[in-house]
Amino acid sequence: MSILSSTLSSNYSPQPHSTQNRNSYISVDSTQLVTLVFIVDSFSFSRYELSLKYLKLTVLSIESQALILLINPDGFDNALFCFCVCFRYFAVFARHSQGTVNSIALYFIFYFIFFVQRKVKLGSNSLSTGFVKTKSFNRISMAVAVNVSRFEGITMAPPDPILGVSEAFRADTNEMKLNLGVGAYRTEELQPYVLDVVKKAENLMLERGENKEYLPIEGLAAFNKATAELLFGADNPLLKEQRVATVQGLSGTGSLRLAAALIERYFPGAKVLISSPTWGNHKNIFNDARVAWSEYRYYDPKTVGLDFEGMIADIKNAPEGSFILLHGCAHNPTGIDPTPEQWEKIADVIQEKNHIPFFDVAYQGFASGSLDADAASVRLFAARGMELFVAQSYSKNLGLYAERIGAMNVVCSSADAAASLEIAQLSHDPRVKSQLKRLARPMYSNPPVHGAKIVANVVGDPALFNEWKAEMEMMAGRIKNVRQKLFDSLSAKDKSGKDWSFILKQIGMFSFTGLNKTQSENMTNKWHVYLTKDGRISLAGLSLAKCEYLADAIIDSFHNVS
Ligand code: PLA
Repeated sequence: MSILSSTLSSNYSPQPHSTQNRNSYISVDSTQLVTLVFIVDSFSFSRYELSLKYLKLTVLSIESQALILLINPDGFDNALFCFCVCFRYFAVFARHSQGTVNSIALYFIFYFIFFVQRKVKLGSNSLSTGFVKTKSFNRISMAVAVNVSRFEGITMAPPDPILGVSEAFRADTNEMKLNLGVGAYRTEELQPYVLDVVKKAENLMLERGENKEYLPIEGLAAFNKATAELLFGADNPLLKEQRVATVQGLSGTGSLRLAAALIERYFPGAKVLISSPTWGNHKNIFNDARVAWSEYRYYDPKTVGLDFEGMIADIKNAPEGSFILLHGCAHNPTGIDPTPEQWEKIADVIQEKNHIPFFDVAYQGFASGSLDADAASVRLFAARGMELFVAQSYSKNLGLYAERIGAMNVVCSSADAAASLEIAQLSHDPRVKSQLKRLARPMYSNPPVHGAKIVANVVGDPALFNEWKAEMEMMAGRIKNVRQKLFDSLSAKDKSGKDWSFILKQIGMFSFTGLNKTQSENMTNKWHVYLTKDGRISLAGLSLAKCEYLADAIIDSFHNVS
């Protein structure tokens, strides 16, 4: 039986995560509360989005203020008054005491909540009945009302390691400044670029007077068809067999996040393996979805190439049935992709260990200039009949960054012929798709229409499709030229004999320079060159004219800063 089908066949009943109380800072159910009381130091609230540390901070920080703790289980009228009095007492007590005494007071508060709740639950019928009727059955919610802002406990978040670079760049007034942080294509004049085919497709949409009605939850049907065909190839049998569940996503990021939600819900305990290093947002996405992840070796700084042995060993050692996140092409940030032979071996181990490959395809057509060549890795896995996830993005290859257009594809299949037959009869596809839709609806309801129509119009019109391919080749070509020029400048200027040829071996819009954090900071502070702290530069944001300047900055940072 296929992995996806066995998991999805089990009945899922979503767990409520919070009560209705709008004042509630903390919401726990009674069993967790017991744990909280007795193992106060090791308890984690992660399932409820609060750690004990946060809880402690919240409570302690308000001790110096006038403090009232309220218990608010709806329909708990009889007990409410008594609770308020007791908590007011403990609150005042806590306010005037210090250190350990505070902890003891809090201990009593929690113990008291537990004690009273149990009494009430085991007590008179009338009370329990009233309790059962309400939404707060078996749950306690505590509202902490203080005379300071309720947002007091919210600390400053750090800037995003990639998008934060653009913010810093905008604030810099130096005329030599160069933004090589975010991966966004610029012209030779370093201006943003809107593809001609996009403008044509938009004109078509205006001429047709297309409306702005809501899309279905799964997105625009014409887009979903086009995107799956681009990815797998229009004549791929798995499309005819309807084995691919495709839903339109909010670009690559939103599609990955949707898949992460599917993993969290239907593969509890499953781990996602991500490459070390990887695109910075991958970790955020899985953390946010509460999916456990660990890393597999990928980049070898000694060879400035792929640590293939390490990668294979780590995938082999991962718990059976793990999700293995792979960059379909143009690995971000290293620019190092496995060779076709290496992809075969990666597929072998993944199959051997019953893992599920999870491709992130953010650069199809943008790496090599060919849509088909850049999809080869995904197609290789699909041809083996493997079940897989593929997230797609049109931010780079169609320059639709802000339109947020992409897709999530789940290929459903099985190793044995009988199961394939079952799949051919559409038993898997509708179920997976229905669950993806169910996950999408409360997150964003349905996706935006504009980008979807652009993609559908471009792919659906042979003339526009060919024009798009030519423009994509042009963009990929410009990046290759800049890459070559940067290498030439570095080789000519650097007299130390360092071999910079790794730059030419990398593919895609990025170059992983090998500069460390301090060296990268020198690039920004001294040279006004903005890049991510891991030493990644976006060549799509570089012009031929700026290559020499960049080479000077890199050589200085590399040799004069440690
Ligand atoms: N996956 C990978 C590997 C990416 O590099 C990116 C974008 C995405 C997914 C998501 O892109 P999307 O949501 O716009 O479709 N990475 C960029 C931008 C280009 C970013 O960080 O958001 C980068 O500079 O790394």
